[in-house]
Amino acid sequence: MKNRELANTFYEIADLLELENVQWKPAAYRKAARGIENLTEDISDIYEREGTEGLKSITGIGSNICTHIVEYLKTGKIEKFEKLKKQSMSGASELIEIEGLGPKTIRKLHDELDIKSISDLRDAILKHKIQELEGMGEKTEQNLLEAIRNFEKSHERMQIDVAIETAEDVISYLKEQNKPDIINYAGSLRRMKETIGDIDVLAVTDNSEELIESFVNMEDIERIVSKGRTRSTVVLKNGVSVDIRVIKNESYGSAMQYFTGSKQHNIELRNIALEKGYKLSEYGLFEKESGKKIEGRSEERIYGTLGLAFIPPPLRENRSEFEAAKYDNVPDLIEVGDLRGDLHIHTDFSEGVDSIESMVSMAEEIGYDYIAITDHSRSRKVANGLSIDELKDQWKQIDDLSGKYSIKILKGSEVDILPDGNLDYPDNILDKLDIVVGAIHSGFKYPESKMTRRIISAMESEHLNILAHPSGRLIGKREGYKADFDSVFEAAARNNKILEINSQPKRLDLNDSMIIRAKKTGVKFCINSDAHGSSQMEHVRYGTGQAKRGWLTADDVVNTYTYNKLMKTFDNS
Ligand code: DGT
Ligand code: CA
Ligand code: CA
Repeated sequence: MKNRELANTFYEIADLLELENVQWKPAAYRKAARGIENLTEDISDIYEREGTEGLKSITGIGSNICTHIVEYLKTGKIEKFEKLKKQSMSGASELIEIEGLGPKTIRKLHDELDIKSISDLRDAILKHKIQELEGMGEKTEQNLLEAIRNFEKSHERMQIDVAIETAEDVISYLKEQNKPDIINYAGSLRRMKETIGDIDVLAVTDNSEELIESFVNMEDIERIVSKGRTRSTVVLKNGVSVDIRVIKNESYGSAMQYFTGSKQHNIELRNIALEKGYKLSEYGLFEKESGKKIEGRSEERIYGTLGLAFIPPPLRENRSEFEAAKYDNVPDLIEVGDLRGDLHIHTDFSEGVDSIESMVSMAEEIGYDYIAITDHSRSRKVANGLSIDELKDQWKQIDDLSGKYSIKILKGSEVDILPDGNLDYPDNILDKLDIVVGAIHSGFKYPESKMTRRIISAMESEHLNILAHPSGRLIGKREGYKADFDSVFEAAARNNKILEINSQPKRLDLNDSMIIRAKKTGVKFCINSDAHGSSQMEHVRYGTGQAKRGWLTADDVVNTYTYNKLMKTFDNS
């Protein structure tokens, strides 16, 4: 897909322009990037079919940016971007990726300390040179150091959406080229881990060498790391590393089991096998004494032979899945198809790219029974938070659409939880909302006790229904805020409030281990897309992944309920 490459390029152009102090243009490029990100088909297909008119119908794309896109589709680069990169201060495009470093600071670091790269920056921090600059202190140095660590961490592992898209592209290409009997991904991706190191693909085919040949001749390969008769590793242009292994049909189950992992789960399973007089490997399950192969074809039967119920991949982390499987207590995990609605949706009233109607009609297409429109509240100015008048305008539109669509449209808001724990609209407005999703968007650095009080006091508001992205982390960019989360979860359970599992790939918040902790209090959850465009509504598959890893069933998740049951749940919250 060219979409992601193009969107990233436009984001970078925006950053570089900002560094050059060009005023309004960065916003225009970012808007275009968001529009492209939210497309549901490849932009080159749109261009082929509808030409420049088609491109211009994409949100945020005017004739200037349209020209760049055409240039990119034809030549693979954008001259303006190449020039900008050359012109702009060296190292700027690298430094701009560090959280907390804006164009102004980068310019200052460059001019005063000759900092041109992340490694220059790290040196300067370690020599305590940053704190000598005006407006900066020891705290700035600590924060920057942490931001560098986070940046490095995030560049070792990829977001789950990138991994799934890449894996699906590779697999559908190989299916088309070689028609293997079976081809699937295993590894951390099959376990739906929040970030992915590399993609592991397994295939069964009689034409192993041809399959490997197609694999190393895919489009977008940066380099071939290894190539053998039955296995190969490549790195793609987007930095993703992909492993492929061709295996025999008779070992498919044991290979899937082995390469799905996790390593800790495998070690424990192998021990269980040994205790029972077997030997387990990627090739099969064997009798220890005779060496006779007992099983290999079916993953299910391997677990079964070892006296265990089947363990779904998201649970395979050696947490307590073996205990559950031994006593046949493996929960019936929630599936994406169980969801009946989405309760956290943005539109072009705040920072979304699509109209209310586009979001509603996508929700109907998915087959949902209900959807909540939850744009930002008035204090959140950077995200175009809605004034009370704007909110009322939105209600009118929702009333009109409600006449037109059969799906229930809830009037909602993602309301800021203010520093003192109050909500960002007055009571008479909150009263009229069908649903209030409370969120922290400021004051991330509060001390733990103050942050805990702030969240709990919001939770005690009669108006709040759902606590959005409860930990506030951004994967690889920002740690969650400090709070006593066990107390927060207990307060949620006590006040009958619902905890969000936010499905944005960079958030995945709550994550798996937090979900496990929260579930112990008896609290309920809600899997939301937090979509900023209609194509992002399918992000709930990632939130559902975390929910599965957190051992949740459909009953734990309120947006699997019918509309009436959901309303009853809110009633006593
Ligand atoms: P990743 O790629 O870092 O996100 O995580 P995984 O789990 O995909 O790990 P990866 O790609 O290194 O290996 C795939 C699976 O192969 C892993 O989940 C379990 C299995 N595996 C790899 N190395 C070992 C090992 O040393 N012992 C055992 N028992 N299994 C291993
Ligand atoms: Ca892997
Ligand atoms: Ca691997």
